[in-house]
Amino acid sequence: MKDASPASPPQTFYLKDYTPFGFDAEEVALTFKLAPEATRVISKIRFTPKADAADPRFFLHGEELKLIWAKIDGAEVAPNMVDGGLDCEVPAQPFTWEAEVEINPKGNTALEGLYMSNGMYCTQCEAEGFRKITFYPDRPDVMSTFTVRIEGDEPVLLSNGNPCASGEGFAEWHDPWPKPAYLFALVAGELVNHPDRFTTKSGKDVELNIWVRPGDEGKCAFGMDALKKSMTWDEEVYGREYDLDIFNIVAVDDFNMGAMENKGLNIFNSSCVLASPETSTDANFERIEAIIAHEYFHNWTGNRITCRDWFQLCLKEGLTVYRDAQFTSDMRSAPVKRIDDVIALRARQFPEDGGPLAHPPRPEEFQEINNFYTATVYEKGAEVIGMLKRLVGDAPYYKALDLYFDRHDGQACTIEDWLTVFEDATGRDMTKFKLWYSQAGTPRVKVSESYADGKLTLSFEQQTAPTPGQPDKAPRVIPIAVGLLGDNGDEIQPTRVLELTEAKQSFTFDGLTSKPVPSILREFSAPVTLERETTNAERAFLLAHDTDPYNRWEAGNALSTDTRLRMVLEGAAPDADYLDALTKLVRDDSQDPAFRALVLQPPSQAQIAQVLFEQGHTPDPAKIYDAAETFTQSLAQALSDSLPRLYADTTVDGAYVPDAEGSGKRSLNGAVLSLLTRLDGGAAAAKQYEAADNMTLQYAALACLLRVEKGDAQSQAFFDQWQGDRLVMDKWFALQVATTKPDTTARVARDLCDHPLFTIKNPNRFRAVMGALAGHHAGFHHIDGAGYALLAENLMALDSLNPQTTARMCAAFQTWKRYDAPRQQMMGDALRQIMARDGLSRDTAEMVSRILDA
Ligand code: B3K
Ligand code: ZN
Repeated sequence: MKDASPASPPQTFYLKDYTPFGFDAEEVALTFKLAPEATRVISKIRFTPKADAADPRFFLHGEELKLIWAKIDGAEVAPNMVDGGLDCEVPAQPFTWEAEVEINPKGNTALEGLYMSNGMYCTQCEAEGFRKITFYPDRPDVMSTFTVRIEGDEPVLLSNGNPCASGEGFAEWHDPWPKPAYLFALVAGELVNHPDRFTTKSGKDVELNIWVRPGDEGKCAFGMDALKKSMTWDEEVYGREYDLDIFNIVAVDDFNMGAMENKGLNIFNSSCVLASPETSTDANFERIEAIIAHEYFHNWTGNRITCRDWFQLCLKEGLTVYRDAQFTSDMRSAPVKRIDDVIALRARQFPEDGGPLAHPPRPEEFQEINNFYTATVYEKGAEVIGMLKRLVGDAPYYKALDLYFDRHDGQACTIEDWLTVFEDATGRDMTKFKLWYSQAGTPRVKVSESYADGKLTLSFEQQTAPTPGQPDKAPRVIPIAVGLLGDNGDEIQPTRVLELTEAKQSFTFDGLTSKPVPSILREFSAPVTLERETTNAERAFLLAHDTDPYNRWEAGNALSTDTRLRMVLEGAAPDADYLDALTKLVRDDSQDPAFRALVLQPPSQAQIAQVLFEQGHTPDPAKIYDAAETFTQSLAQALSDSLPRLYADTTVDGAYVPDAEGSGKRSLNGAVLSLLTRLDGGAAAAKQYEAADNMTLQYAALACLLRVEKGDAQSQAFFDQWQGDRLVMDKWFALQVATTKPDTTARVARDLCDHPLFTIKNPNRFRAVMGALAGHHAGFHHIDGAGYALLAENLMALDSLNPQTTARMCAAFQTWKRYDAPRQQMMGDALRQIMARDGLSRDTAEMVSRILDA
């Protein structure tokens, strides 16, 4: 069995066509006889036809499977092999389907289904990978209990649920919780575990393990701690307990994404679980903690309650991202987490929402669902939950969540189910709010204000630009959190949430004694672009005084963006008042170092390009780069007197602890070092590199040195020290590209593709180089076109091996229409060249054609 041949027209799936499967799958028993190139999978499934089936066809998905035999109620049958699976005549009563198939895990470079990574068997079934393991109704609304027997020589044999038997060369597992096939997992290999235990609040004793390759045992303690914290947090905040006797996490080197929430057997990209002070940065630690939490939280939001179909993906992903963000806020600094999330949303989701790939959080059609694991489904999906909570209030939110868990446990649900729970729990009509799930595009909200006789009126106008397939947009419900400040910085009106529901709407605040300074969209209360005529003096005031930390940061960010825009558009010098406000804040030791580091972090060059595009300009990557360089140099000069002291004061003494306090201080320390490097030619960075006893300091120093072209010796030393560690080498590869000057970026990336340690087959290594290339705004978009050509070449080479990772990286071209004619031509050529390739995967074909069709 093969995929639909690429020459046949691609099939599009529509939300409106949803039809339930005509059979219940009552019990699934699977036996795996493992062999690298010829694994046998024997399935035995009890099916019951549904009395009122709208579609009585017995169709089982199957791809790349060799059918050995099939039986119904013990008698051999010859099913009808069709595109994407098989169908078969079946009895009208309950029956048992059995089949044996052969698959080739070793030849599976797509890393979907059962595959091998460094000699170890592992699986990835979400979204539609189970159909590469056996014939099955591979859709999330078919839920069943699974019993799995694994036969193989590997010392460790794992699957979902609880272990029930094991012996020489085999192990058996039973998962009592009905689940869709996408949550199936199997792992077999030579693994060692980092064990622990957890007692749930109702007294259930749970065995915990993190399984890794021998040699990585020392990198599990942090992840285990994060897991236990997540388990406690979900009990305390959402009242959710774990429900099996064992919870296993496995680290795998070759993995298309971050991690996967398979029931009781989470599989992780090793980069998202292995951590040690010597090999991981502060950012790695924080990310690992969040991903462990995210996958664990899926046990309830995703596994116990799953999605009816893949159009509902944001039901589990948006909610789980929202929950992991709450967790991080509780474990670390809530304002810092919020600011980080807004930066990421603007960097990843806003460009998606304003370009050819725009789609609503609940898309209505797709060709390849893997192409919809996007920032919109995940991050905007989480923002929608945040708005919901803000609109109904905290206690009603948790009341609705309790109802959701009570009512829908064990079901495959829809966004309608989710919103009905809120209607029933709070009495609120969610009809208009639901537009957030069906409309794409980032709303632009214009606000103007007038003040007279102690009355402030804020007038809002909302508007959303057309997106592919959605020319007209209706006004949405937008919660806008507003506070008012007096001239002395006092809060004269605590945060109030205005509910925008119309295209135009005004709100009045009265009883004021003087004209206040409004602080609007506090905490970034909605994923919109706010437009407001204001002065830089007012922004500086808010940067100094706003009591909402997010809006304080945002005032600084707006000042910084404004300065940079004027530098790009008018050739202006960096704004002196802004530099002054910034330097004051950075020197102010009474402020949180993490916050100061965030204020110091300039908007990325891609972000400046995004804002220029939003304002109707054609971004010039070279000018944007020059402005960024000039700005940083000016900032370093403006702060020159204070930098050595700031550097010394933010140096963290003692043993490395990856907590919020230490990492906040180190992030300011790193920002200061990079400015200092501009002035001292790398002297401080070289010293830091020598003395560093943790990766955060070592990596920061190396990055600073490479940026000023003084890091050759350290780069070699770094390579020599870490060449045996794949994850650290990924950092080395990425840094070589990220620190280049724009005219050498593509050349350096090309040379790295010939490096003996480069391999296109490992997604982490591929992303290290190609992701760094695409992420270097001025380098990727260099007018010589070498960046575009190199990426296209590599995407074409990867497509036949790993369509999923290829398709994802095509998004680097999504902004092509924003640039000048020569760049558009070159990017268009690159896209057309990919599109013309013989045998292009449906993943990549869908992405490229959506980008080209815009
Ligand atoms: N649910 C998985 C993602 C699966 C991606 C499939 N292409 C990880 C997560 O969101 O937790
Ligand atoms: Zn998820």
